[in-house]
Amino acid sequence: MMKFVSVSVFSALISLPVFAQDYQDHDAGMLMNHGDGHLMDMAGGMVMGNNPDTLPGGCEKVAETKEITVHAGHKYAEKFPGRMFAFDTQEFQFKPCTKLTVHFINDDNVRHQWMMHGLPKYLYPKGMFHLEVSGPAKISGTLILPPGDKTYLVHCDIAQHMEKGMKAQLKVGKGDGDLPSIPNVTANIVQDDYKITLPELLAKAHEEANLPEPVEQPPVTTTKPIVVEEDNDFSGTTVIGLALGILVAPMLARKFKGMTVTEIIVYLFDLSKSLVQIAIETGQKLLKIIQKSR
Ligand SMILES: [Cu+2]
Repeated sequence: MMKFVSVSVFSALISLPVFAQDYQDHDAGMLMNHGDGHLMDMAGGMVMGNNPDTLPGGCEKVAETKEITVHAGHKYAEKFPGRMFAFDTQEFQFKPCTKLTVHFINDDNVRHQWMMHGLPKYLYPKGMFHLEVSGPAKISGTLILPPGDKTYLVHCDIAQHMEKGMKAQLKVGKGDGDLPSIPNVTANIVQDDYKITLPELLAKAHEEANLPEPVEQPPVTTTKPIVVEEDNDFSGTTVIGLALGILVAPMLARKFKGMTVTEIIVYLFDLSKSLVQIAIETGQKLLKIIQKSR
């Protein structure tokens, strides 16, 4: 009997973690306040832009007080083909000037964020409200939403997590449109298609964006070395040379008429010799003038 009890107790103990996932709770009381709504704890939990008190400009009072719980994890992406990470909610909507507390639960064993962008920078550093934690763990923060109709991006900024699906939108009031590539909400900005080639895809995207006709698609090559443009055949010097040649050639042709090649060479040699002599004499004259003027 004792043996049976001890075996049961032992097996219950080892199987316990299977039934209950342990979440580390990043309690606001344990977080160190770094000022500016920047809270952090030793276990890597972080809140940025925490603002439970200051009303944004244009808000006369807190319109509503709301609390949401958002989960983040791989399992929430399973229903979205091709996606790897997701929040459990892709769209949020609140009245302007709502005081919103977000309880963020990261179900994965990696780091995730609930990062909201585009907030007024005088109130939220870098215009961000941001919860971040290495999971499995919970973390909470509060902000007061600005007035006006605007759609805010919410995502996880860890490399490739947004591209892999961890993207949502938060509409204040009516919002001001939808953001692309939000799983199950809006179409991907670049649709994956096995049949289409890259130039066709670019042309299609261009057409959909209603942009003017592209002049030329840049070649997509990575191996081609960068070639420095060779000097053009018709450079400035060539043009000057050609012009001089055209002017001087008939004169020389008249001069050399009836002369042999040797005679021409001797003539040119003498010509250059006398040119050098003129140059030397001019130089000497200049030197004398300079010496006199001293
Ligand atoms: Cu993430």
